[in-house]
Amino acid sequence: MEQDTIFAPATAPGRAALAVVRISGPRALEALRTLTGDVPPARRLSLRVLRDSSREEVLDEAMVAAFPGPASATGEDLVELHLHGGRAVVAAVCDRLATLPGLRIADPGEFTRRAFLNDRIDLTRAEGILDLVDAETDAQRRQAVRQATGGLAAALDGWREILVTAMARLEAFIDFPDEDLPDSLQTEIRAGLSSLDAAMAAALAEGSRAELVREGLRIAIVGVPNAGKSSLLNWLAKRDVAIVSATAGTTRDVLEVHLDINGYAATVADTAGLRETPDEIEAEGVRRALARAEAADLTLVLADASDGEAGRDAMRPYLVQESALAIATKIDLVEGPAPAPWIGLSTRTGAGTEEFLTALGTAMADRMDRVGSVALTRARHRDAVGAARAAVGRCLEALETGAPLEIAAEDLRIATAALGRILGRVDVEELLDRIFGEFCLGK
Ligand SMILES: Nc1nc2c(ncn2[C@@H]2O[C@H](COP(=O)(O)OP(=O)(O)OP(=O)(O)O)[C@@H](O)[C@H]2O)c(=O)[nH]1
Ligand SMILES: [Mg+2]
Repeated sequence: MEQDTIFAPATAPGRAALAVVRISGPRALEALRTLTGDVPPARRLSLRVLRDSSREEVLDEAMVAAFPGPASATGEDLVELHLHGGRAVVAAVCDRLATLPGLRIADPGEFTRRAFLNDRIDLTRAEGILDLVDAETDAQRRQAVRQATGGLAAALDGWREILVTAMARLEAFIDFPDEDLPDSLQTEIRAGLSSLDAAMAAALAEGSRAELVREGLRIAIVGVPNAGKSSLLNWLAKRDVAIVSATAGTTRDVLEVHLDINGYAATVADTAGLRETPDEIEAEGVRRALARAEAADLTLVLADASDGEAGRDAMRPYLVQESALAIATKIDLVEGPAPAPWIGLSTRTGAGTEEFLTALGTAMADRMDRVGSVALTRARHRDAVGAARAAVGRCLEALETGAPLEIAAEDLRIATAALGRILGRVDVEELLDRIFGEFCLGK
């Protein structure tokens, strides 16, 4: 059966100078000919008039390009229509395409899925493209572009190469059971696997850093009522997101804002002031505040500078985690600076805010910057590398104890398959829907 030809707007809906509609599949070039009367030269933009079915009415005058498969982004015949960006233009062209036989609107992520199925990209590059489309901060963009251009795939291929080499050497001796594995070869295999183990350990030791860059650091602001938590959130957000008032207990629920802080993505949560209270609703707010502080990657612990030492002491229990930053608010109300490690700041006068931003930037970089090893941007990457590393460890042990070579070789096969899963080379069917379902339409 012929593969469906799919089409979809590749640009966001709404008024804009241009809107790109893409068509991919066996009937893409035919669809272009139907609209324009011919198929222009491959891989070049050409100006064409697009007409409706009567061939009398003009739908739009547009730049069009044809990319014959398999050397196209999807691996199939691919067409791009660079239309004028009005909603009605895009709607008219898409309506027209929908009437053509064998054409249908694409599912989310279907273009990239086809690129993957046609071997144009591996799964990590596909994920990188998804992240690039979603990137809102510079750190996210840098990480995504590295993955989309094959950074992770290259590292994983290098690792697989080591495994395959070791496997080939072992297999050679499995076929000749009378011969012992020579010491020199044994040493060589072990050296390769040990360096691989170290590389995987380094990548895993980075923990979820790369994931934090993708998903954003979770920051919680906590403190007693009236400490200035909502004021600090508003200051960070540069707008009035939270209600600020002189009444203690103003904020009752957790309020979240997604922000770009120094190029890093963060979700900052304002919370209810911490105090014992008979008010049931406020008490629930306090419970939520504590839960949020617990779950946060970074906690901003606030004490009102005008409450002096007693105020700071009251917040001490929340400072035990190393993931906390101590902030003395309303520093404009007192003489002199706050005692270290407290950072004094006033959102009213702006005093100390620069020092605070520097400290915040450092704390975020500490959690998110990588020291250069392989970026595992998803839990599924880390799970698979963990499984591969465990198998390599078992193989090294088998070699050490002189276990049958078949056992050592089997562990190498398990490790190779685990890394192959990340790239999408082994049993991935069940993964595909999940990964490509996250895409937006037209990607
Ligand atoms: N002088 C001075 N007053 C401030 C500053 N920041 C906040 N305030 C005042 O302190 C009061 C409480 O501020 P909020 O930001 O609502 O405090 P909060 O911690 O969110 O309070 P709750 O939501 O009730 O827990 C308000 O009257 C603010 O105007 C500051 O830097 N200097
Ligand atoms: Mg508040």
